[in-house]
Amino acid sequence: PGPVGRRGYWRTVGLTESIISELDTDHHFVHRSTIPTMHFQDSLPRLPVPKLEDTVKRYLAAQKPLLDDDQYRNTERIAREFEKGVGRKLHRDLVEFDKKNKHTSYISDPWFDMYLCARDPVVLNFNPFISLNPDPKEAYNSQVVRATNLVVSSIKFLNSLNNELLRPDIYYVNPKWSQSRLFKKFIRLLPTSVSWYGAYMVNAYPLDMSQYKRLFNSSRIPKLNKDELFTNELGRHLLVMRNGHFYVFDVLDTDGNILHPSEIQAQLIYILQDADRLPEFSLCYLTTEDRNTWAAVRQQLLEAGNEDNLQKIDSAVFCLCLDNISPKDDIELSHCMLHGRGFNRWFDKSFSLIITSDGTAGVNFEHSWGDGVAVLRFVNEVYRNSTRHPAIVPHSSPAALSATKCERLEFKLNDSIQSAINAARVKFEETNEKISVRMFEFRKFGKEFLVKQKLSPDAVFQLACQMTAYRQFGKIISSYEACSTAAFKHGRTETIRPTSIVTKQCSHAFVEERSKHSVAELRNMIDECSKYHRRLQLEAALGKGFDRHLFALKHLSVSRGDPMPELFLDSAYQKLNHIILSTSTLHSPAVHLGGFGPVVPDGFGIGYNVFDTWVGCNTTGYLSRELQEFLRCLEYSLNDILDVLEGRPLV
Ligand code: BUJ
Repeated sequence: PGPVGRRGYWRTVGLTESIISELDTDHHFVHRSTIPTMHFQDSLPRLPVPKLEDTVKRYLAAQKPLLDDDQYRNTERIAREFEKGVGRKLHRDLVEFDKKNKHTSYISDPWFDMYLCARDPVVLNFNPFISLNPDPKEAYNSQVVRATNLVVSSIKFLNSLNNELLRPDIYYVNPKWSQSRLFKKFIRLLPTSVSWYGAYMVNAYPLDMSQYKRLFNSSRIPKLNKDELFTNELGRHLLVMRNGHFYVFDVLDTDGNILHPSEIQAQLIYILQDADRLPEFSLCYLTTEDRNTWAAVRQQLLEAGNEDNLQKIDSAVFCLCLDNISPKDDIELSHCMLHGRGFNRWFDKSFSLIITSDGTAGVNFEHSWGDGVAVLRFVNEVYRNSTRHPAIVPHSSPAALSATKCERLEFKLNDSIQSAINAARVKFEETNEKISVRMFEFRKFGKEFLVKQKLSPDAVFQLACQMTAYRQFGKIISSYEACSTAAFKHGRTETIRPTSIVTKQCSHAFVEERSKHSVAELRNMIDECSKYHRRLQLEAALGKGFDRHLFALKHLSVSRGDPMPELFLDSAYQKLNHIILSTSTLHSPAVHLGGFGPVVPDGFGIGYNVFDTWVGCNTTGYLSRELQEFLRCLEYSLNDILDVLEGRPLV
């Protein structure tokens, strides 16, 4: 047997070992890793279930800044009773369950359920986007050239993954030594049952790779009350959307060879010419619907004889959206990547690669199957590969077209389905009207300056947001920073709670007591916030937050039909989980922008990055004026922080 299909859930079609050795790596793979892709999977450490008393302690510490004394005393009482009573039993059962399920993590199933049971539309509420920098070679940014190159690189990524040639994700503390050949050869020889420990000995931390099995050929299927994830690794066709029309053509042959780039180019040109007008009813809008509504219409679609077409959509390697729009700035670009105009997307697909008329590329992804780490890795690899080893050049000629290879999907729509599409379109357009996107840039300092000041850049940005909210709303508001727990087997994310007693004191001092404190005192407060935030970050990355643990306990209680424990009914618990500031950060040379919608109607979605010399964020919200005001106050807060760091008193 070849390297393909060695694992049960892994792909069963692909290249055989003998073929691989004969091929030029560049034409079929993004790279050829010495260490097999899934080498560490068996020996990854397990996500710890925190001790219940630690969880309660952390929970109360996060509640403290949000509550007045009376409210806090009440919440503390409820939490202590939970710890001694019903919580203790739930925790014991959770630990027991976890011990019996060593192949996964305690959070994996509850987290899938959280996403799949949610009935809100995936667009805006869940699907984030990441957009790519342009190809540095100007002429490679025409729509067809970029699309062809990115499709080929994506399929190379898929081939690398399926043949265990994709480098495993590893967090290197000491990249020089652990990325050396010697290290890789040594690690490769270790049996998979101990390989993780070999990496750990040299301070390298392999990450969970389980999410990648749903990156390709996957779709979320709407079902009544709980959706399902579908993967058909046998799919070899690409789904291409243009002007609301669906096309499929094979991009791989049965041996896993990639269709010649000039043929892919020819198919895309054909599609651009063929889909010259919008269909009367675009099915795409249905994927923007509430999930139960969509589940019911999907059933009608199946009954009306569209099963084959839906199968083709669901099992396609991924979805390529060739958009008929050239965003004039980053705000338009964000709108386009985050929700688009609804008729040229299939939001249920694990991911869609979107290319606008001017060749700007981005990925919009469904979130239930995986997190930012896996999608960012994909984005990084395809950006790098498509810019360094482009499959076609701007003057490449497309192959002579055999149009039969490309199929346009025609759907059978009855009156009821047509009116469901219309209703979905109207709702989608109304929501789109309401969502605002705002960019923010602060050019006076960035990571380099903050590191010299011995401060955590992330902590400073989060502190600035806290001060901002305090200035704008006159109180502390519930905030969330996403943190990956991919260092553990089937880890997902943990929440960092950027609000704390120290950020509250510091915000209060900067907003309400500007002349009361000396610069040295204010500086000291910033230092304390930075230290505290660093600790929270580390704890979250090690699975030692409180959010996921409480979530799993609640999930267990609900799934058993127990009466809801008081802790989860406490209005303070609900307030803490009404996230006004939802934040997430990432950094990569491949990435131009990223973003996501707010998670509550009165909240903001804040994608940010502290770059070397500046700070940037891309924000979304339904309350447009408040969002604008938030960014005005954010600038104020960052200027205040700069004044103090440079020794100037606040004026
Ligand atoms: O927390 C979770 O479990 C997952 C989170 C959910 N939420 C988005 C609601 C926080 N998901 C993620 O964090 C993935 C988000 C992926 C997009 C991240 C965007 C970051 C943007 C960086 C670049 C901004 C630069 C702006 C320059 C003007």
